[in-house]
Amino acid sequence: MNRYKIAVIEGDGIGREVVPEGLRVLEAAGRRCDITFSWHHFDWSCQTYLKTGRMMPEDGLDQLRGFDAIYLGAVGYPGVPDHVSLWGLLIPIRRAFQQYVNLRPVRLLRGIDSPVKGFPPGNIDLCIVRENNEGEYSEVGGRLYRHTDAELAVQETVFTRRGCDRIMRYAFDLALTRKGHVTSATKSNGIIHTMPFWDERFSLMARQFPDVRSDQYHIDILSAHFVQHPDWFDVVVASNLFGDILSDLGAAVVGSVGLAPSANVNPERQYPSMFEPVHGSAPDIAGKGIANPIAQIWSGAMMLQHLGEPKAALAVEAALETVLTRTDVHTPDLGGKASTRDVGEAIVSEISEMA
Ligand code: GGG
Repeated sequence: MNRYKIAVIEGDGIGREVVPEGLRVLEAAGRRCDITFSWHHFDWSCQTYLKTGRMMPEDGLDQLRGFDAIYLGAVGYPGVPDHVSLWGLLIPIRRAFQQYVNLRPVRLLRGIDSPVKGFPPGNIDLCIVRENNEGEYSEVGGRLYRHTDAELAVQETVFTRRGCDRIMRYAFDLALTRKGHVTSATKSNGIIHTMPFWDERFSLMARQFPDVRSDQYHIDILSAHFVQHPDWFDVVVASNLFGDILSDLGAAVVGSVGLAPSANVNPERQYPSMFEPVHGSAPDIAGKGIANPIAQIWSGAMMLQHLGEPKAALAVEAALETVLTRTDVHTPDLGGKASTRDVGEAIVSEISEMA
């Protein structure tokens, strides 16, 4: 029997509702596949910040370092500025643990109607590879002349050769295991220094992978193609900000941001990787028990895959897709009336009854 030690951070808002369903499903997959988990809960959130002045303790990263993985819900809540909550918890974890790959699958599942007509399930299946450690998410910059008419703010985007090359190599390697096509998201017509550099690195990397088809689009037209031709894409490699925006767009194209999972991966496995839904804490629906837990549950499947448990990962993915074919277990974001708990329970039953 394999045993894994997992750090659990429910975080804020609907994170507190969807994570328990994710854990229930992981336990069910564990029972089927001879895996046990020891869950270690960390109550780090905006509430913690309001009580202590910190999103996590000073030694928070040290506390997480020894885990096999981190399972995170959502971060951010009214009352704490979003940049304070994100830079106090999520971003330090991604950076300290060199989780420089943010994998965000975009797949149209059975049982889901895409708002984009004419695409049956299986026809939209792409993976966004978001650079997760540098780019537009940078602390380089500052503000001058606060509270005067001359007030200004400057923020520097940081692209390094190492950072670009490692994310692009990951994308090309991933494409070799899929349909063999990588698309780069750029904006080198308007962004005069960093994006031409990104393009140069992409073109050099493409030469090392003659068996992979490569192309690139400016982010504006790429966004339009995501809506009109989502079936054109296989692996899409993007900078931190572009990847973040594209993944919400992709999630909407395949039905709901409530269905979009993600993995913050340290490919070298020197540090724990972190698994979280793409969505945030959704304060507008928090506390109502109606959040869609699928993104959280699917992120759990990505965690199982990363831990080297492909059978359990497939069981979770198959179960959630089967459950989605039942409209009586659709949450309101999908047009249904089911609760967060209804969906979690249905997936647990499906896993328990699998042949
Ligand atoms: N699931 C974690 C979460 O709350 N994500 C919301 C968010 O805005 N994340 C910012 C990012 O991924 O860069």
